[in-house]
Amino acid sequence: MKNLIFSGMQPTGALHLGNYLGALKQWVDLQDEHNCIFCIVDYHAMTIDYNPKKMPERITELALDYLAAGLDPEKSIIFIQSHVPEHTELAWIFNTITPLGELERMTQFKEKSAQHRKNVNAGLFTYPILQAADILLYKADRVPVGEDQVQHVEMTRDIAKKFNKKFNKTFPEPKPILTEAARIMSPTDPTKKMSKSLGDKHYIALTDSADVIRKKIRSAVTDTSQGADSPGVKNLFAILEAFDEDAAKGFKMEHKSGSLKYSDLKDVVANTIIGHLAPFQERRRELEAEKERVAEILINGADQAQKIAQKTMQEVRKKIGVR
Ligand code: AQP
Repeated sequence: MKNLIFSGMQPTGALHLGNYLGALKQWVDLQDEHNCIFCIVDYHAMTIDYNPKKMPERITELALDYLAAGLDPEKSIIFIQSHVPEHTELAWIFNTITPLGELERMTQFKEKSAQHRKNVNAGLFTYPILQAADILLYKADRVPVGEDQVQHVEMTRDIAKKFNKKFNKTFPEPKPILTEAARIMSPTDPTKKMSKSLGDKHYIALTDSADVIRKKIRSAVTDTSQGADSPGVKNLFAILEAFDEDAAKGFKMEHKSGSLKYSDLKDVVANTIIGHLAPFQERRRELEAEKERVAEILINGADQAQKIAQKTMQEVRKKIGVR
């Protein structure tokens, strides 16, 4: 059965292995079987401090990442959230049916408000409502995301249920799709998830050079005192497994028998990442020379997305009794 897939990422910095293995890699695979819509969620990125002058560049960088990873405008709709203002219109409507208590439970809000103490704004709090609008505007029924976003997809489902109950059946109740590598951790602090906004030493960017990748993996915390349960070792295994299951199996056996040398594991993990990122980095360099074509792809994508969005909003406005 064909599903309608929607997902997005924020233009908040360089994409990293967590973004790729948890989400982007499966987006690429899903395009062949399903109807897919992929968004650059720039309005979400405004919920933390940012430099407006740098935003256009960040959006372009993210578009380059999407395309270099293999998102294909012939197969999927690829666009920028702010180009389709229906997203914020639907978010407002969802604001009016979402209880404050449910927003207060959101782990991401708790983490981000601790991380950005000086800027705990209402947008950060209502972030999951805009995300629900992103998804439901297209009546998507599957959302491929990393584990950190599952709670938000559950909230999207709750919002769909509430809307349907109050105003009659309109939206599907979407479910997340997770990969095996749904939670990749920071190499420097493997108790924290790899994150764009935590800073350079906490992530391996898809654009990092071979030398930088080697350096980051060599200095990854493994804390051998915790043996097989060490979060750092688990993380290295998870990364290797996502790229090369057989190699991971071999090292896991060595680990069990006590013969594993962490330096060997790290060398293989680093080389595997470098090998897999090389074609991505090459495609990205080629695309950098074609920024006009990239801009065109995003404009066409917005046209296609807006046609669907307008249809949903006509139905929604009628149902809520405003037009
Ligand atoms: N460490 C991770 N492991 C697996 N998946 C991950 N994702 C993020 N980090 C990991 C998934 O990547 C997508 C990116 O979503 P986003 O850009 O909206 O922001 P995020 O989830 O908050 O990701 P970051 O990298 O941590 O960004 P910042 O630092 O800007 O908040 C989502 O599908 C996410 O699950």
